[in-house]
Amino acid sequence: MRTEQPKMIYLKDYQVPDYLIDETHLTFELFEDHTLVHAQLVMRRNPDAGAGLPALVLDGQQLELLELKLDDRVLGAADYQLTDSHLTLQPTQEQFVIDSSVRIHPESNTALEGLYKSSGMFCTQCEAEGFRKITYYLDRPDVMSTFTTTLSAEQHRYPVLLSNGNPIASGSEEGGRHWATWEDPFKKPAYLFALVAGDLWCVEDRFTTMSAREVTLRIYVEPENIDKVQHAMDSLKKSMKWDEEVYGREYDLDIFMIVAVNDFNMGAMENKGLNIFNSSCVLAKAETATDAAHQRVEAVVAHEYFHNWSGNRVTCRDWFQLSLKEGFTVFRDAEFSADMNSRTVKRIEDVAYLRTHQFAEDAGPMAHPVRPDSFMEISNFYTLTVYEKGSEVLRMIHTLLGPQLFRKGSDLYFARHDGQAVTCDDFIKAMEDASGVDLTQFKRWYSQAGTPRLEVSESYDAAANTYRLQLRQSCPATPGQAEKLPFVIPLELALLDAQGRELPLQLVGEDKPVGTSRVLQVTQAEQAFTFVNIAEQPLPSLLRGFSAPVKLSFPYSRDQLMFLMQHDSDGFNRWEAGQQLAVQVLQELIGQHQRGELLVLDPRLVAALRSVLENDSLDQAMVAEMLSLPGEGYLTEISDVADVDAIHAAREFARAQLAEALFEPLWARYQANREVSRNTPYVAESAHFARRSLQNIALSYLMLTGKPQVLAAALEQYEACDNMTERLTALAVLVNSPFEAEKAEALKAFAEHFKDNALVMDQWFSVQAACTLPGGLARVQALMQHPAFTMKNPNKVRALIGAFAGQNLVNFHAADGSGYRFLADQVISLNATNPQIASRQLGPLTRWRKYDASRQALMRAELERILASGELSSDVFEVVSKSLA
Ligand code: B3K
Ligand code: ZN
Repeated sequence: MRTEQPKMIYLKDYQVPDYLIDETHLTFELFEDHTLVHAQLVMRRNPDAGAGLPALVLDGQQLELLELKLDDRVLGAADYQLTDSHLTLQPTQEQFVIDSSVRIHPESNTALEGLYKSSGMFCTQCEAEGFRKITYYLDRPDVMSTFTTTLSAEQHRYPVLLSNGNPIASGSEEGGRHWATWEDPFKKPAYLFALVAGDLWCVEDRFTTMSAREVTLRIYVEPENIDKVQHAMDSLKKSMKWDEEVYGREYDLDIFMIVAVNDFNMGAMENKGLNIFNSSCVLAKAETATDAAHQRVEAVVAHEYFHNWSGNRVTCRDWFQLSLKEGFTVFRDAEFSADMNSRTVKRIEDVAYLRTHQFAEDAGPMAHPVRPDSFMEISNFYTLTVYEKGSEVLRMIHTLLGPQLFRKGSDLYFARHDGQAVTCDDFIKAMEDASGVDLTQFKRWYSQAGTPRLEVSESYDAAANTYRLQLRQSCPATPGQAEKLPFVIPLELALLDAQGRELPLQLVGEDKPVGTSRVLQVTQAEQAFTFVNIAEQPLPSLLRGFSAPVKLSFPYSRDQLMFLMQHDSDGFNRWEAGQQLAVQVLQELIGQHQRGELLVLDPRLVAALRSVLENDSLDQAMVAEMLSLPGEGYLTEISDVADVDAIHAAREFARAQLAEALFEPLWARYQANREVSRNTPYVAESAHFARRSLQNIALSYLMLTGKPQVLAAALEQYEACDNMTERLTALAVLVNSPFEAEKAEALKAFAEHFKDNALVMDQWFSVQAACTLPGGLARVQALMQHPAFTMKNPNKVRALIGAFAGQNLVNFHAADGSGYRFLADQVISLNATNPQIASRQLGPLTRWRKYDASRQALMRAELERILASGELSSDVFEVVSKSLA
């Protein structure tokens, strides 16, 4: 907890460190009621920091200092100053050695930052500033050191002792204890330090690198989970191979380890050679994990592995540069997933997520640039903007340079900066130097917050055979940034003729056409492009593949959108046309609901989806994506004032109408796919994901009809399937149905069967938390009393409270404010135990400006109540105070 108002930290105040740490030697003595940490730091004055010997200020929090030595001389209390966040002392020479011993309490660490215990094992989480809770240190990413780590613990309870790098020695001690020493030869910042001690089993495998080095791969889990590790291991080997092939990056230590822990604030952490994972991102097998969970495991394993180069070998100079490693690594893992599965489907999922959640963040009180220029609490900046928009920025560079020059740029970046802590500007400079492309204006994507709008209009001159696109870009004001300068927007497009064929694209001034799909660079606030030799009025296919993270508008008619849905040769844009058509239709229904009129669904949406369903040549996953109506979250994001009830009513009405009108083809598709699923053992591969996704969305529509044969089908699927994807969907459709007896029976049977599997119980909680039937809050409150629920476990908080506030919009936004009051109570309680998780749960309340005056007042009142609730963590204080500003 803070003792004073947290201070704002600015990028412009960055200064190089006064001192450097060349070697770090750590010894941990792990006990049940405390841990002793001895640190020897071999230090020197930073030659880049100027003259003289300034005071040395080490970071340290919640540490009990037992002994401090400077070059073997024991220091007395008069030789240093100690506060609750720093230890200050005066070096007398350019080079010196500090020895410290501290006592810490991992056994009572509920914030899950620093060294803590999870299900009986010791583990660490140091990014961003957790290492200072382990020992006194220069806890900043531009201080890079080699580490040797010795851990000792009771052998019986903690047979496995791990840290970064390679194991170099181990042995037994008196009294049933043992020890191990690990050495990491690569210099690294303290945020990449890790330690694990526990009773773990591992699956071991090997990987031969491109230069024929043998690497041992190990995934450590609790013994009862050893049967759920193979998918992660396969994903790891695929990632290692992909990074060699696509980026030329080879692994560098003799061993690579992953450890699964049950209590973890995020998905996973890329500690050098010793990745620590939330068990939800490692464990996967057919019976307990859905297809989505399998794909998430594959993506997160890849993401953390890829950090070994984009993050570890080349790291961040300061935390403002976080997107240097995160945006780049998300882009890398997205391309990996696209190569392993369906590229178009991956793009659709990512864009839908970005537009619903990152666009909302960019339009809210926490909006910040991809490279923020200030923060109070860095933990609050592990955001969708830094990660997902950061990845879009990398994708645009890839688009502008093309794959070859981009690879030349990444090669130069890794070669030039290996072993360094650098900035986003250094990355851009490497891309520019390798490609010869000037990215000066492009860099505004790093410094300007907010989602740009791109308005496009057309004019066709039949006499001159010219087609002109007029473009206007603008970007709304965001906190601290009133005026924005134009961005560089790569606009990929094609022009389609009346048969849907792409026309050759020749701009005025060009002597011949250049392809039929190309990338235009929009660089000015207003700009026009004129195409020549266009013999008929074309239909433009704009922003193909979502080539820039902008809000595009073009006055498409519904008939034109239906045409694009059928004919656009860009798969992403076929889906996008369907989404835009659905948005137009749903917004019409929302208006009807608000005016108290009878709701009437535009039959063109029915016709469009019918032709998608009846098209056997379409990838089944694409059919499933096209059948999915835009979510309530997205409809909220694109509203000026979001009418929660009207949005819910309109979307549910449309779903029910579609289910009735398309019953035959949905039922046919469902039965055909269920038949295959029934006769095929589970395989975690994209053709199988595709079949199940269409089967499952069909079932969720069909269930809305309430027909007895559909209920029977849902029950059959629930009981007879061999995998969690089918079982959980069947459970979800029952939970959202009016069949109370069947619902209760299925929920009971599920909990009974899976009560000992925490990750499966998380899904059981989520399905119920997201159920939009009336009475949502009461159900969630009752579930909080369930023996499997605990506020101490972040996965449980996310599964129940996060799913309720984030997905169950109609219940969370109940007009009486009960949902808001509930969430505020949970944030206040979590603030005292786990500030990072508390702060994360605040997201839905920060969006208060989206709602009507009455809800705004209720939401603000809850934010005020949190602010007045006592001593707030810097995490919660920053989000609440900025939201109210
Ligand atoms: N780098 C970590 C995130 C750490 C967040 C700490 N609050 C996971 C990742 O992005 O790979
Ligand atoms: Zn990352």
